[in-house]
Amino acid sequence: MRLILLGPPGAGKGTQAERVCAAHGLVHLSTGDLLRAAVKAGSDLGNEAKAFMDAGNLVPDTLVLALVRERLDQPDAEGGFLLDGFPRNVSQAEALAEDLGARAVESVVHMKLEDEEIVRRLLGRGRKDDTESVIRNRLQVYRDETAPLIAYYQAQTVEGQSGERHSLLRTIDAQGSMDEVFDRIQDALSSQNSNQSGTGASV
Ligand code: B4P
Repeated sequence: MRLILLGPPGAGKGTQAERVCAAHGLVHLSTGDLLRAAVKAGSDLGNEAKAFMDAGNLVPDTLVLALVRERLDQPDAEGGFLLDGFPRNVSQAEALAEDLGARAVESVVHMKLEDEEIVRRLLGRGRKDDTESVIRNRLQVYRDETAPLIAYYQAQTVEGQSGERHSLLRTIDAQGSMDEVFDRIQDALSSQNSNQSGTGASV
């Protein structure tokens, strides 16, 4: 399975990604985690990314794409992967589609959550980039740059078992307990899989 979890900061992408990867045997690729590891290691890439992350802005595409390409080129990614926090804008999505070619993404799960619940969760998490003003900026960046991916993936379709076409995107409610949200994702994936005939995506 090749899957994207899409949603605002704090929707629980990282939380659910771990569960979904464990359940389906997928490689978990979180650009947030890869970037934080690069910052911690003090690499050139990490040093360049740090100021963007601290302010809640997107890190430049060239840096993020270098990390993603390196990870997706590893042999274990052949068996399926989950992209968590990537792509974050349309140009990253276009670069991904080009890189993947025939290994195209099969499902996109959009996790929807209200701003006030997001702020509450992230203030509770208490990461360095989880101050209220940085969170509000990340929400604005999400609306401006990432939310257009909802329509982008909604418009992409895969062929169903009886020849009809279905959107790649499924939207789920990310409000509720971690178990409830996980069950909704599992339902979205099984309805997507039962609809697909295995042929590639098209627009
Ligand atoms: P990310 O690391 O992607 O982080 P996130 O969006 O804040 O969190 P996520 O949605 O994964 O929420 P989580 O499960 O942790 O991004 C950080 C920064 O990296 C970005 O601001 C940007 O600068 C940079 N970056 C990353 N990818 C990039 C890209 N592709 N391009 C450019 N820049 C990029 O959950 C949040 C909290 O909620 C946790 O405390 C969790 O325990 C709690 N929670 C989860 N589910 C819950 C539930 N159901 N109920 C109650 N609480 C819940």
